[in-house]
Amino acid sequence: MTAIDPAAGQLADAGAVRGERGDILTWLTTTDHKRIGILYLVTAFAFFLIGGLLALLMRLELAQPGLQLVDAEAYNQTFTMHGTIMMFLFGTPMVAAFANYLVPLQVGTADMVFPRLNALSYWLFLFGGIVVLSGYFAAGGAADVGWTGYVPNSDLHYSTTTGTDLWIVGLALTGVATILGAINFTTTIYTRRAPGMSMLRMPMFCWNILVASILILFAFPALTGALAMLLFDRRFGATFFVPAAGGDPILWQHLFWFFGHPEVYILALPFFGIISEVIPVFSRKPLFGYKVMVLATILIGAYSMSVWAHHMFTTGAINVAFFSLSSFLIAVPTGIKIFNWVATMFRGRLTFPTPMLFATGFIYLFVIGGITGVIVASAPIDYQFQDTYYVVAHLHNVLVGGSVFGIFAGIYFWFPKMTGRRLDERLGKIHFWSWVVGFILTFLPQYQLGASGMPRRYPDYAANPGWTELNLVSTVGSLILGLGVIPFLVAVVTALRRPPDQPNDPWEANSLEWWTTSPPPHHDFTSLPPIRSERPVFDAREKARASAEPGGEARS
Ligand code: HEM
Ligand SMILES: [Cu+2]
Repeated sequence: MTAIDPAAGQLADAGAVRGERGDILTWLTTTDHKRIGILYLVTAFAFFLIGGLLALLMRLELAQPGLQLVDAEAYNQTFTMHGTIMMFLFGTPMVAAFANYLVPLQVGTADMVFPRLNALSYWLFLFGGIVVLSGYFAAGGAADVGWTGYVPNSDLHYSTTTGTDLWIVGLALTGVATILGAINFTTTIYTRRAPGMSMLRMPMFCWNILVASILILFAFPALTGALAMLLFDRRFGATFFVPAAGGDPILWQHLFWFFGHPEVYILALPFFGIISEVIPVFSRKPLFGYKVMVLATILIGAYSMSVWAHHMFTTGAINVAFFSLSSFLIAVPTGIKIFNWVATMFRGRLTFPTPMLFATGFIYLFVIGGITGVIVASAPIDYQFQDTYYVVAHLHNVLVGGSVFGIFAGIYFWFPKMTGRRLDERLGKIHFWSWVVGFILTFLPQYQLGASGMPRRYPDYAANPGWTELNLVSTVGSLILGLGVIPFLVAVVTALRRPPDQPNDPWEANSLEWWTTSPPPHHDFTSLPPIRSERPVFDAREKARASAEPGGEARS
């Protein structure tokens, strides 16, 4: 059962199950959730590289005071496109990438409920992304309104470029893609679970995708609406956000953050889910407190809908006490998760292949990000830190130290399943350590810069004592991050050039995707083990082991 004929893997890979050749056309027309997942993964990663190059451009500009590489307007466009690409064209689609690949496999079914809708999501995402980037070819250049698109900066008076209109339209398209994906994930999880898999036997990753999908269904329509209103204000004479005509700019902030705060949890929960899958496998223990983890996931989702205005403390237009307290509250279920991951590792038989390295790096860095988040949830401190580099440091702490580390943990973990090949461990370790060092150098100095008042979103800064040095450290760190991606890319390319050699279950893992071949056949499974806990593959493996030992059956 576990041994696999490498040639069979290759054939499945090539779509031969359907009697097709593995040519490009089969990828363009595919409705297979695994292929759509891989398309999402590759596309989102390409956007990550583009967003990363823009980040390096900004860091190089900020390496020393004075303007060197870009002017103020180009800098506006650069941070706007960097933030937009990272949030909408990399982070969010990465959720769809993992969810597409894994949800049907983990719940033990052949595909999504709506495979064609699933393909449509991918193509809408790609097309929307191209529309956003095409702003660079518009008269006036790309969007220059920040990823938050605040009015009045984003009205036609201050942002004259067509790039901003393309940003609006492109984001609306990718938003529809995200919503359609969430519909698919939710319905698949509700209706397609294999016999025996009750909700409380579902892998933690699927729970996180379920909660994140429900957040998407609440949050993204608010963004779509806000974008439509902004386009109407800019091009069709509407006045939603124009105070002189009875509109309200604060309305934009409410709509944007009603989407924007849940969005940061949409970019966190799925990767929490990855960590919850990886840690138990390399601790050789079940996840500590599975049911409490489920509850914590649901609570994080619920609370995250009621904290949006902590991004608006300084507007004076909101109830500060309510939003500050609700923000503190969200730290409780998040803390529970961190406690449970550590408790899972406690007294485990720990091993540290690359996925586990990234998972433990995630915990370590995410704790720093979480604590600095609680600090800015305190309104008086936020009044001080608003719009400084402290916020830049905090948001990257959770999005890079959290989400990106989680994404890499997931790629190293599931790469053997997706391709039948394993990524090189030595290159993986170089990648990991350069990212830890690069991360610390890039982002920790920014807390200090922010605390001493350096504002965000400026192409330049005064040569105050210490600022030049801290900025230089940050820039050097970002170059290490950039270089650190290279061993990863080399590992991917060299792995893909080897013939597939991975068994069904190379890590001795727990969930159903490890039951089938690596890579899985077109419809995922030819058989399923009995599902009596949240670790069916572990149960089956233990049973097989027990019956292989002489007299073993009797003991089990
Ligand atoms: C990995 C290396 C990264 C580096 C070196 C980096 C660097 C930067 C820099 C220099 C800025 C502009 C700061 C300013 O002048 O205000 C920025 C802004 C931002 N970054 Fe990153 N970044 C990285 C990754 C990411 C990732 C992975 C995400 C999200 C998933 C992200 C999301 C953002 C957002 C949302 C902004 C704010 C944009 C705005 O002000 O409108 N970054 N980043
Ligand atoms: Cu928030």
